[in-house]
Amino acid sequence: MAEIRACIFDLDGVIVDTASHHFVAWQNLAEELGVPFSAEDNESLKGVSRVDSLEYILKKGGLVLDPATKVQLMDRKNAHYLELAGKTSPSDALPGVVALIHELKALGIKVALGSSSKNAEMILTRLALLDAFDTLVDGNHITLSKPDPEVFLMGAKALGLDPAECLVFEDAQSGIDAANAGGFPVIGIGQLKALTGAAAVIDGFSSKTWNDILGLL
Ligand code: B16
Ligand code: MG
Repeated sequence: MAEIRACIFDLDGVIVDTASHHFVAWQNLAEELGVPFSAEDNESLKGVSRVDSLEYILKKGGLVLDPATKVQLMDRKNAHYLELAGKTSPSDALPGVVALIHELKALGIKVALGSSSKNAEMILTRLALLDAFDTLVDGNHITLSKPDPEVFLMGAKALGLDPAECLVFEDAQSGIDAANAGGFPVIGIGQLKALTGAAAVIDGFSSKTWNDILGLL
C-alpha cells in the first residue's frame, strides 16, 4: 500500500450534517410538484449534484419540464437550503473532524475537499475551517457527478499526488464508488450495513487519531 500523504474529505455527512437541510429543501420542492419524497429518496441523493437530484425527482413524478423551469426550481431549492444551512456555525462540525484535520496538518499530511456541493466554500467558511484546506474541489469545478471519480481526481492532481496516496472519507455510496473508480483508498462514514466497497466503515471521527484510522486500512 502506498504511503498516505493526503486526506480528501467529502463535505455533507463527513464534516457537517447538512444532508438534513438538503432533505427539507428537496422534500418541500417535491411536495410542491406533487411528488412524494422520502428519507430513502434523500439517501440516494447523497453526493449527487443539484441538477441530477432535480432530475431524480422529476423522473420519480413522471414530469417533463423545460430547461428554464428546471433552473427556477433549482434556484428555489437552493435559496431554501441556504436559509437553513446559512446558520451553520463552528459548533456544527461533526464530532472529532476538526481535531483530526488539525492533527493531519501538524503531521504534514495534506487536507483537501472533494464535494459535489456548490455551497461548499460558504459552509467551510461558516465552520471556520476554510484555511485548513490545501485545496478545494466542489460542485463549481466538476462536470461529472459522483460516482464519477472526477472530483477526487482533480483533488489529487491539485495536490500533485497519485490517487493511491490520497485517502478519501465519504458518507455516500456514490462517493465510495467514485473513490474506488479513481483508485483511491476510501473509508466510509456511516452505517456498515448501508455502505459497501470501503476499506472500512466508521460511524464518525469521535476519539479517532490518525493512527487509529491508518490501522483500518
Ligand atoms: P448543492 P457532498 C452533496 O455534497 C450532497 O451530498 C448532495 O445531497 C447535494 O445535492 C450536492 O452536494 C449538491 O449540493 O446543491 O449545495 O450544490 O456530500 O458531495 O459534499
Ligand atoms: Mg456526503
